Amino acid sequence: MQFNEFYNERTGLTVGIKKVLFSESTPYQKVEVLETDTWGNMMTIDGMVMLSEKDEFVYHEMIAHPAMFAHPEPKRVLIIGGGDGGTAREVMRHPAVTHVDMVEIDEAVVRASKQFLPEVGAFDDPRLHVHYEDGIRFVEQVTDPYDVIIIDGSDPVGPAVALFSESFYRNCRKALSGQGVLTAQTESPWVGSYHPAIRNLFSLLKETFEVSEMYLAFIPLYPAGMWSLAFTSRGIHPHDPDVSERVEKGTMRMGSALRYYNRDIHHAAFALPGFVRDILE
Ligand code: SPD
Repeated sequence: MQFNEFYNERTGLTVGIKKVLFSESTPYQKVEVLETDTWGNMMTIDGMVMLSEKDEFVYHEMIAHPAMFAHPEPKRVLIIGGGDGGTAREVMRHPAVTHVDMVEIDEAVVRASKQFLPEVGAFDDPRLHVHYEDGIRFVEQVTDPYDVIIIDGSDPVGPAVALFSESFYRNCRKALSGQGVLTAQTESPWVGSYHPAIRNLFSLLKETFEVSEMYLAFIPLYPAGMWSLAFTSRGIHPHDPDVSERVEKGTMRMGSALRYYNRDIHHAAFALPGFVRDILE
């Protein structure tokens, strides 16, 4: 049995499947967990890979740590999406964190992860508060601001389309504290059909935030293996000397818990190839 995710006509990713472990059509999407022959258990949503046990560390370290180290004292963190718990796990490696709100629209994602991806989420940590709500509505109603916001949504189809909208990011900016930092997943630069969404998103981030930068990570099970993310803030830049110092000390402290992110990756991830820069222009 094979799983295929086609990202351009008949071109895409193939993964050998041993068994379907979980398959549920929820009011929002189809959630599946498949036992693969190479990548451990793998979660898909509407036929698109969200994570596998073997490669999830890249995405979760890279969506969490650039923001978490950029902020001088990230106490309160909001994660929109991220129901598998991997982003929360990385966030909670930071000792300053006192409170994490994770807003996942679909409880089936959390249920399937707890059962079939048990090593991914840190659901027992008392700092983590899981809300089964629409993240768009949640950010509209924030009264106690967050130091870091992370948008760990799925691809811009179905319920995640609004996670690429201007009004959502305006509300996120309002929900950030004075030195707030936000990161978001922003799709593969190799998939032409996503270029309009990527260009549009970075143009609105530039208008909404004082700092907005794209950065990259290499994730084998995502379309074409190259993935883009956004770093935005109300003033802090990822290459600020204070940030570099925090990254240096913090990554040493975390040691082998980090398997992708390190001091050099933190800075190098912001170097963009010409064809990626062209998407943004
Ligand atoms: N095409 C893959 C996009 C995945 C974005 N979110 C993944 C969730 C992992 N926590």
